[in-house]
Amino acid sequence: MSCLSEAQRSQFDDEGYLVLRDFFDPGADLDPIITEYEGVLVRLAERLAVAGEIKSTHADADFSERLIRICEESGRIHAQSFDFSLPQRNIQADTPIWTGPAVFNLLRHERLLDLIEELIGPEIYANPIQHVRLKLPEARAIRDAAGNILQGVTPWHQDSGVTQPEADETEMITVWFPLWDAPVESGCLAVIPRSHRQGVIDHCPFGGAGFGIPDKLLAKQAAVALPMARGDLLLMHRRTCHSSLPNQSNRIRWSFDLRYNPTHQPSGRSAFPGFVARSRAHPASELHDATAWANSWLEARAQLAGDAQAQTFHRWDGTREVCA
Ligand SMILES: O=C(O)CCC(=O)C(=O)O
Ligand SMILES: [Fe+2]
Repeated sequence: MSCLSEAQRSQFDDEGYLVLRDFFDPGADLDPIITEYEGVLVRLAERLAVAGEIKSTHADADFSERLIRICEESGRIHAQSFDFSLPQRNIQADTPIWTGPAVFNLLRHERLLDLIEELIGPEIYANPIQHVRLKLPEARAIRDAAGNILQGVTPWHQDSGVTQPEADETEMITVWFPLWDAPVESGCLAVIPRSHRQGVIDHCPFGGAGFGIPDKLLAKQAAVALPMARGDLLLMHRRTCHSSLPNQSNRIRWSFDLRYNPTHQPSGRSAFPGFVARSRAHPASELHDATAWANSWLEARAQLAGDAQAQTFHRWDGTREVCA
């Protein structure tokens, strides 16, 4: 059975993105992730309390409020303790990473792989550029010394802009979904329809938040915001320009973004481990073992730790003329 109607398929091809409403069964597909992350948060709180960074573990608060309070009290965000990828700089032997079984199960979600198969064929690699984002409300944001909000809005970019140029032709699909409702005020994503028809656009350093496309290269007037409900899923082409709006709600904006590409094409971040999620040609090459997946990240971390030379993930250095 096909996952996409003809109209949906043409929307993805023509516009560079597609929202599928109620794709996931929230109770069966998303709740196990939430439960797993509740454990991550409890352990983080306990560690910080033992280290004296926080006085209370804030056990009386719900997940969102508890994380916000822990960040406020410790004065830092703890994004890396939840993420299932390594950071793009300064990887150390003890850099935190969360690669739990509920996350792995979602990466291997059967119907999600069916959907990806319709778009890129049956040899599917789970690309290691994958993140959980837990964004604090701007009103309670944590800032760096220069006053930049940490893990605030995501600047306008193409996902090709976060891969190495070797992956420019890789047919990488981005999958984005919220763990709970992401209305406009919570800082949902925005996209520029049809922007994927251009090539890779220059990205420049952006206010302490990585890299973004300068305004003069963007048709921002054409942008559309994509409020999404729990269970909805967004597909994007690798060259679709997208960003996120500020979180003006009073709750964490919580999302996953995953990527898949045909197995024999470059992932664009070869120092990180992906895995074969589906193979009709060589089913034995599929990874079904959550522990092996977690171990592959621990091995990559050990290999990369302290090796600044190996940690070259950025293709932009800010020296492009448009960045001036
Ligand atoms: O969630 C966000 O704010 C940004 C997500 C993003 O850039 C992506 O999914 O590629
Ligand atoms: Fe992105």
